[in-house]
Amino acid sequence: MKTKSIQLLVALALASGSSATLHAANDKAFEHANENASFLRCGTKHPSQKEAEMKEKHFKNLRSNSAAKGKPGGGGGGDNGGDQPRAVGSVVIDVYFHIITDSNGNGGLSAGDISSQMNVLNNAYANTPFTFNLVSSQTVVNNAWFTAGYGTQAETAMKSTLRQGDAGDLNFYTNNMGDGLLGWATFPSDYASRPMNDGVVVLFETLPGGSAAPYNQGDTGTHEVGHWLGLYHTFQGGCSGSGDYVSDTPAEKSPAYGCPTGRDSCTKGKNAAGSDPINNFMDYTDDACMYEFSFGQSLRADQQSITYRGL
Ligand SMILES: [Ca+2]
Ligand SMILES: [Ca+2]
Ligand SMILES: [Zn+2]
Repeated sequence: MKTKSIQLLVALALASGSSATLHAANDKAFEHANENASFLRCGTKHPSQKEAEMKEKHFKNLRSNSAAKGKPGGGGGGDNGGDQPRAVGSVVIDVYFHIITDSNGNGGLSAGDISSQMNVLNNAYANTPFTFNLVSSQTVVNNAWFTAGYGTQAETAMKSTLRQGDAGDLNFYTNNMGDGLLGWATFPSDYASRPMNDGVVVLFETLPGGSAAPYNQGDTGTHEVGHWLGLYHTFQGGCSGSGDYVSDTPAEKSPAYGCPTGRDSCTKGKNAAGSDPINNFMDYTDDACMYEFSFGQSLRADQQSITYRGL
């Protein structure tokens, strides 16, 4: 990965000279940007509080309908509903890896790199129902797709050409999306309206041992897969309302960066008790700082993946 890291540094140097233009080009992502960092943690599009409430109603309705029909995983109401997730490791997700390179070979990853990323995923989700099973990995040379950003025609073309499997299969794309962005994902509830768009895209240098330090231990993949399973950021909704719809992740006003031990950005409101969940995979801290999903997140991911992905 050595030659690519030099190119990234050059790209970042260029980017820092024209931040105003970049800001305009990617306002959505910059809403949660760390002004002190060269990277944007995540470009996943998050709903407003109103939209989140509507989505949650839809989710609960679908769940109670499937409970009425006696399907597993249905039922429950309220935040987390007092249910249990399925047994640890009992839900196997097939993974299709798509490594996009440019015509000079930039973006190339080895079988060892992919295997390391799979290990990171399986360790991160070790206390959840999910295990990840690599089915295939292919390298695709395409200059336009190599720099495909969030919501671009190149993204649509890339995914509609390469995507494999159905709602329950994970398509994991790596490329060099630019603008300092580390990755983005689609939510389970997005699948029905745009099945071919489903999947996660991460910056190739975030894989374990890559050059995107301090985001190079593979947890961009962990975080984006969290969205793919239905988890919001821990700071979704800020201090008010239902936040991330997980009752055991303390509410958080804004993303945390670095590893600010003891940060406590919400002191009033539902779920405000306790310090910010800076060690949670769904915050924006450094890879070395994030190492856990909560029980409530495991349960939400389980219920979302049953409801929308048929997993
Ligand atoms: Ca919460
Ligand atoms: Ca708090
Ligand atoms: Zn995210």
